[in-house]
Amino acid sequence: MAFLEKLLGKKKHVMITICRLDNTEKTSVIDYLVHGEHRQTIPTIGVNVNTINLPKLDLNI
Ligand SMILES: Nc1nc2c(ncn2[C@@H]2O[C@H](COP(=O)(O)OP(=O)(O)OP(=O)(O)O)[C@@H](O)[C@H]2O)c(=O)[nH]1
Ligand SMILES: [Mg+2]
Repeated sequence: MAFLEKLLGKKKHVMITICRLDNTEKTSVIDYLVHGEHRQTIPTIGVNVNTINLPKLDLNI
């Protein structure tokens, strides 16, 4: 297993916080990254947390 991790590189866990003004497509961009298509949004109350799992990367947005 250690050999495989060395060969492929360890899986990385990254957290990104997006801060912008209201109604400036934050949710739209995240939805597009997560689902691969544009979706109708409603104003976010509080915060959205999404995870994108890639072979070598877990991305928390
Ligand atoms: N013209 C235009 N409108 C867009 C685009 N992407 C999203 N919108 C619209 O912009 C509006 C706001 O999008 P959201 O993604 O909900 O914005 P938000 O920043 O998450 O908004 P809050 O959660 O209320 O802060 C929605 O009506 C979307 O349909 C774009 O590329 N062009
Ligand atoms: Mg939003």
